[in-house]
Amino acid sequence: MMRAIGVIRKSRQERISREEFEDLLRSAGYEILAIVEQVREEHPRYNIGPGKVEELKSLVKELKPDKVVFANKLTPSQAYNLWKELRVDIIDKWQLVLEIFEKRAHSKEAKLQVELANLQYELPLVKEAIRRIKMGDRAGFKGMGEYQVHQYFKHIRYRMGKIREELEKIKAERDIRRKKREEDGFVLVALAGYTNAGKSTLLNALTGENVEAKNQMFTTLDTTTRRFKLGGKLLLITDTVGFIDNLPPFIVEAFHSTLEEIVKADIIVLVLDSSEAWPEIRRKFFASLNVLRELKALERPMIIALNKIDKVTPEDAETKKMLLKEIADGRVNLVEVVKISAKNGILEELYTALEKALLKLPKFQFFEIVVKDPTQVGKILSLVYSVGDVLEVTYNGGEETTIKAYMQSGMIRELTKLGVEIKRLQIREEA
Ligand SMILES: Nc1nc2c(ncn2[C@@H]2O[C@H](COP(=O)(O)OP(=O)(O)OP(=O)(O)O)[C@@H](O)[C@H]2O)c(=O)[nH]1
Ligand SMILES: [Mg+2]
Repeated sequence: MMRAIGVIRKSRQERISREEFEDLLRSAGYEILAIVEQVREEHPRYNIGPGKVEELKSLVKELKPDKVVFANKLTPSQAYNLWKELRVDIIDKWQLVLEIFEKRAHSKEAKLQVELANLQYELPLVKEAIRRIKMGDRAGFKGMGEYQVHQYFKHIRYRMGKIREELEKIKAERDIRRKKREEDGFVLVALAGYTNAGKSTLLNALTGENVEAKNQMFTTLDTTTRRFKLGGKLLLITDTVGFIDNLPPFIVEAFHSTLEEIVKADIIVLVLDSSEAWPEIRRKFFASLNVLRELKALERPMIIALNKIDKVTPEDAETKKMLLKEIADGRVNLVEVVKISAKNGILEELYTALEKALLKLPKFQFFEIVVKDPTQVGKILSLVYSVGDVLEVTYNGGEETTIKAYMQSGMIRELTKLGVEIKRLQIREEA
């Protein structure tokens, strides 16, 4: 087991949760030897104050950790200065997150994304080392001399290009699949939210799937899309990687094609853990909003699912629901805040909210379908039922039947293929 000393610098700008930081360290497989805390503004040279660096130095001598892990983001120059002082591997919270990702990545895509994020992170560090060597600094970089650092830099650039190419290919395949699903008239629902909120458990509850769900951070890195039934309608639901506070741009970029499933969704279900204290729920809500904003997915209809209500009293759940409604108001395109327990299958409120959201989707419209062949009527009715609502069926006498339907416009293509006449009706939904 790897052993680590953790460092947390708290300031007005950076309110770091010690508990979450320790969780991250353990998730990455570290034994925590000590946590050093300091309250001060950022010191440009070391992030923490020079006095604290001295303290850390003797602690490193005494405890001999494999790594010193900072809960704050370090600039390349700070990381370098600290390494020079302490002569032990220095990483920050984001490298720690990447180490966890590395352990959890199963699919080829996830592995490539993690590698890309790692390289993206290392690139400025290596650049900094090169800059220092040019200035006459002989310390090298992680035991590498000048020549090796240059070679390493070239290798990183080359490898990043290669990975981007491979990810593009995987993305192209995914795009084709998604397009096909759209044409088939499916509505896509994406599960989003902080890591460990219960997204995978919810996917399993809705679809009878068996996606891995565990009480640990970042269980899911891969994207899973499955069908599920809402009333008579078939919907698609996607589960993907969880969020964390200040998810840095280089991780968002590396995982972009995975996170894109959220961007492309018609409805977003933001999952939150109701059993946490209100300030935590609030913090995680805003952290999730920040990621969604970065993904440009904020204007999507959103259902907020307060999960794990089996762990709280009904009054507590209701209070948190009201508080959430208040802070969500005006910030997101809110459909509803619902209380659920994915684990116990208490999902009624979610089903109702999904029905409501579905009918408001811009791609749902009123249509009139004229079927000339009576043997086709049954087939067309069931097709419409599976993606929308049948409002009226009229037998016009003779062989002809008219169906009035409220459904996804993507279905036009599918229905036209069956040789029916179809036209859009100009009925406006009552406000
Ligand atoms: N009591 C209770 N526990 C739940 C509920 N839903 C999920 N959990 C537990 O919460 C933990 C995390 O669940 P996951 O479904 O893995 O969470 P996730 O959001 O997919 O997490 P990541 O994949 O890490 O982002 C697991 O131990 C679940 O059993 C619930 O409704 N009630
Ligand atoms: Mg998961």
